[in-house]
Amino acid sequence: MNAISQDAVASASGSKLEALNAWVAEVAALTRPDTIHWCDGSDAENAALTAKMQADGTLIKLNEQTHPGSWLHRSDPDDVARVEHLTFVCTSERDDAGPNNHWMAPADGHAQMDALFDGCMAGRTMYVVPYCMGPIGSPLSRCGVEITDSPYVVANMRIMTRMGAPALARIEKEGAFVKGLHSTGELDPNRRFIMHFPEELTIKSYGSGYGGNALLGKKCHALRIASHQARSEGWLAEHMLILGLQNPQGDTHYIAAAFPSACGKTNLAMLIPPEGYLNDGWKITTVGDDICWMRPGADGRLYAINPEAGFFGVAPGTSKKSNPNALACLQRDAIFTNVGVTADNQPWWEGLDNGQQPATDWRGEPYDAAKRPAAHPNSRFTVSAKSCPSYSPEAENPAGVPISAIVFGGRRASLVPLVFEARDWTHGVLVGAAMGSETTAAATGAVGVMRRDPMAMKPFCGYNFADYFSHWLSFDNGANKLPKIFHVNWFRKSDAGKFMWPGFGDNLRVLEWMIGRVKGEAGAVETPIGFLPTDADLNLDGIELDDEARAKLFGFEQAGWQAEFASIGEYLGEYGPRMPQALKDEQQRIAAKLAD
Ligand code: GTP
Ligand code: SPV
Ligand code: MN
Repeated sequence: MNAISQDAVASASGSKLEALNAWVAEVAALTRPDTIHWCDGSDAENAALTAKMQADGTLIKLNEQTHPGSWLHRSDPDDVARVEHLTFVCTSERDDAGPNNHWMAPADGHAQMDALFDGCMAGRTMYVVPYCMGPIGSPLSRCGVEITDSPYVVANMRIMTRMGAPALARIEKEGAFVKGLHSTGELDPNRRFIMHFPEELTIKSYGSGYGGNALLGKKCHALRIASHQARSEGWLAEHMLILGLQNPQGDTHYIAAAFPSACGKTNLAMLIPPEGYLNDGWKITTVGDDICWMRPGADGRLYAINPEAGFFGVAPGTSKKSNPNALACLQRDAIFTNVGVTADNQPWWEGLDNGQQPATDWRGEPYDAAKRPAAHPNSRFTVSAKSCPSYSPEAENPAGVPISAIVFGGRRASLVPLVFEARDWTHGVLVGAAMGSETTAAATGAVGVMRRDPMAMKPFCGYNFADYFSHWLSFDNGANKLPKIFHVNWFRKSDAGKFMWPGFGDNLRVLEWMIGRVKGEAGAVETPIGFLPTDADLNLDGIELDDEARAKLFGFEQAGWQAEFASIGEYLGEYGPRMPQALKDEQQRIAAKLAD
């Protein structure tokens, strides 16, 4: 361990990079920790941190026989999800943040945060966490340093990013890094803010220990800061999974898909094909389950990397049936946050379906079904991607993987069919911009409320959505060979309120159709909203769909879409003249067709 006393704070030089040492010294002078620890990411360091957390109750050891190396963390009951109302983008010009973000002037943001950070690490250790988002050797990767007083954050960052000595070496070579300052503070929701300063490549987060608020490499860096950077550098930072679809001939096509939080990215990324497909030799490989960075390669195709090294996945609903790959990852070396436990200390959540019963709920109280679920609806697991049986070796390829199809999708109980294909890139950008979805437990606030969540980036775009859509449109420049764009909805409900599509493994049938379209082999009918398959264009062998399901999953409801397009037009209008004309024209062209 590399801890130093407070006397040595002024010379807190853990790095060969002066700019990094200077920033660490500046933060130490503000937060006044007892000691500073530069994280090297080693096993010994992790063992020492884990032992310390076990001793103070931050981590509870799970059953070593059934779940070796695994831990339970119970967070503060008021600190279990992202806090969108307390998340800010601080740009010099208010309009650069856009109506899609909460904004504060940078000077005000810094003043407000620095007042909270003043002396907040007294009596605590300050951890300096160098990390790399993406494979260490990839030109597409970007580095950052998170300073935090939370060992739980350090342990999670070690799984979720390439953290420690190799990242520090890259930072010292490049001289550039994103600065993230984090303290759990008092965990008081009234003293909690997540602020981003994209023009300074800086993040300040105070008062929460929860994933997206505290693991700054993830949503704060890899989406909010990176999206801002990507715009000026000509690439895209997206809330997307990346999967490889291998057909029986052995060809692999890569697909990137954006669904809002808790809407199925992890599940799709780790899909296991239904039996008939398995026997024929179909296979899915997982490149990433949450974030995708992509840019045009020399051949004009989009190449994507997963900037993360682990999965911070939703626990409830994960079972041998719904997601066997995820369950396999969770057999060892996992951190579980806010799940229940069985009497013999095994993790438990609603939908686990393994015949066991919870004894204790996520708050550490005896389980009482009448009181609360055993696992919080947004309880999560943190686990290395390397422990996933379907993890693709291509995820470590520094060049990234070429993307054949981009998929947008939301949770829509009504109107939106199972799948449709956009006519061209501009139409596809509109399909993404118009995405709507019912809210989930991943963020605080009401669940099940329909809202616009363009490209699943509403909580994560670090700049004005109007500029973001312009940036997307700019990729259609004649030189690029762009992927086809699709929209899916796994969540269509019957009049009786039941999901009509079996989902999960059977979603492969939809992916197969998409690649069939990419190759010009699969059929579809043209409608004003795009190309829809009929139920004969998809392989539905072995699943049962009644007449209502067939009509709704594969049907086009003109009147409903007229109303939807009126609402989409209003939404685009909220962005004023900054909204690209090409997108407004596209909306109007389709609205006119719908009126015919
Ligand atoms: P974040 O990590 O929050 O970004 O979310 P995610 O998009 O990775 O979400 P995840 O895959 O964990 O999805 C969580 C929820 O979606 C669970 O309630 C699943 O049961 C449900 N889900 C996923 N795929 C399907 C599907 O094909 N059909 C249905 N009906 N539900 C699904
Ligand atoms: C999400 O909410 O989209 C997540 C979890 O993936 S978090 O890291 O908290 O953002
Ligand atoms: Mn996410």
